Amino acid sequence: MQSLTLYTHPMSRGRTARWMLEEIGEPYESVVFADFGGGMKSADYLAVNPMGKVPALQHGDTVITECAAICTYLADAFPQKGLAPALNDPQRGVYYRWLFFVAGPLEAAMMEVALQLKPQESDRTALGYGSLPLCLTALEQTLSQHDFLCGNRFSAADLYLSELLDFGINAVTVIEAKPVFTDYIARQQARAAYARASAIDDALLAEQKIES
Ligand SMILES: N[C@@H](CCC(=O)N[C@@H](CS)C(=O)NCC(=O)O)C(=O)O
Repeated sequence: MQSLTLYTHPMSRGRTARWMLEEIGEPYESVVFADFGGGMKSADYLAVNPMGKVPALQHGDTVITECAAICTYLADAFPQKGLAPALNDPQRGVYYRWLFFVAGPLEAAMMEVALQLKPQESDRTALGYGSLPLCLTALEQTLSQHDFLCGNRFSAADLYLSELLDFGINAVTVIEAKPVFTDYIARQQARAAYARASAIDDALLAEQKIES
C-alpha cells in the first residue's frame, strides 16, 4: 500500500481534501501548516507544490494539487469506495460536467463577487462563468430535481460542491441561503466522514490557535 500524505492548513480548501480522505478511510499522514507563509513557502514545500498553496496530496511518488483533482483522483484510486460513477456508466459524463463546473466557473464567479471585482458587463460573454447568478440558476435547476449531482447517490462531486456552496453561503456570504442549497449541503454533511474530518481540523485550529 502506497503512503498518503495530505499537506494542509485547517482553515483552507484542505478541509475538503481531508473530508475526501476520511471518505476513503485509508491511513494517511497530515503535514499541517500554521499559516500561509513560512513552511508553505519553503523550498521543501515548493518542491511539492510550486504554487505554495494547499491542499496537496502525495500518494506514493505521485503529487496531486488542486482540490477538485485530489477528490477525483482519490475516488478513482480507491474505486471500491464507490465515490464516482464507473468509467462506463453514463453518469460519468454528468459527474465530469459538475466537477469541472464547480472547480472552474462557480469558484471564479463566487470570487468575483466576494472580492468585489467589477468586470465590464459587456465582457461577461467572454468570461467562462458569465456571472454568479447565471451559475447559481444552473445549479438550482439540477439541485431542485435531484438529491445528488449524479445517479441519485453521493459522489466526490457532491462532496466538492457542498463544500464550495457552504463557503459561499456561510463564509463569504455571496450566495443566498435558499433551501434548495442548504438542504443539499445538509444532506452531504450528514455523512460520518464529514464529521470526522471537521473534528480533526477544528481540533487543529483550537490546538494551534490558528486564526481563520
Ligand atoms: N486552485 C487551488 C486553490 C488553492 C488555494 O488557493 N489555497 C489557499 C488556501 S484555501 C492557499 O493555500 N493560500 C495560500 C497562498 O496563496 O499563499 C485548489 O483548488 O486547490
